[in-house]
Amino acid sequence: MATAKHRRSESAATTVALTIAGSDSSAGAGAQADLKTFSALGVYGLTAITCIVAETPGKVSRIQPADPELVHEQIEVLLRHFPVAAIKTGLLCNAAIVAEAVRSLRKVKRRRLVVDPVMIATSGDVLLAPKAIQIYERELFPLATLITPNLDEASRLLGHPVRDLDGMHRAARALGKKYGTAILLKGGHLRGRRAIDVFYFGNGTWEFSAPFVPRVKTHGTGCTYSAAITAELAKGTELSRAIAAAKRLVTSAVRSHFVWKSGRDRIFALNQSS
Ligand code: PXL
Repeated sequence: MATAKHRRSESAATTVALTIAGSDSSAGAGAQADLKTFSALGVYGLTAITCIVAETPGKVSRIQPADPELVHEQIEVLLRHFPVAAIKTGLLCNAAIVAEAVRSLRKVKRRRLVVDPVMIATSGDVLLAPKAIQIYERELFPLATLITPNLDEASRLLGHPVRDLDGMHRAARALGKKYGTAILLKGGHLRGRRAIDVFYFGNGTWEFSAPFVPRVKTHGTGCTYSAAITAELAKGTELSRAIAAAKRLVTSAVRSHFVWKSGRDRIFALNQSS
């Protein structure tokens, strides 16, 4: 009979995903949001931290990039030792860090890579050095399974504003053709009655739509969305189904948000495990 001493603990090999992203001290966006999202979807999350951001929702106080070599080393040791099934990139901060991420990602076989081209926070804070955008376009985007720009990022990449749903379909198609990859253009910032995203894949465009949840000052929805897609891809879910599942998780995380009083203000946080 097995005694407590001899009984083995239960163990399981679960699906693993990696996020290459910044640390958000308020834990609403960045690597912290990614980890919560991976956990909510039953995926074990790994992190390679690119920078440390001191912030509260809506206000970035300071950003300190990591040494690019250290970013490279985090990715390399993880890829060498874990069965990483899918990867996402979030805030990569500067050109040298984007280049190091590319150096590692190029070598990954059967790559499932979601690139969230984080450039500007919802608060309007600029998060990415302008020189880095060129490396994104030339070297990182071609490696991606899916790129997930918001309207500001799509406008920046295309060089003209994207203002409405028709414009989003045109923009998603233009970006997909420009970078040769699937695009999920997120329309949450249009502030309509519905939050509509446009997906470009295989020469067609489709809409993913959910009721817009008003009066919640969101922070980290983009990170949560791309992390959820990554977790689903890691589990082997097909891309459009992965997006549909991720959209449901984000909508639910916004709807069941947390809120605290903070002086005269209120601060909000997503609830990924709702
Ligand atoms: O939401 C974009 C974002 C991504 N990553 C980190 C951030 C933010 C926004 O503040 O801090 C680390």
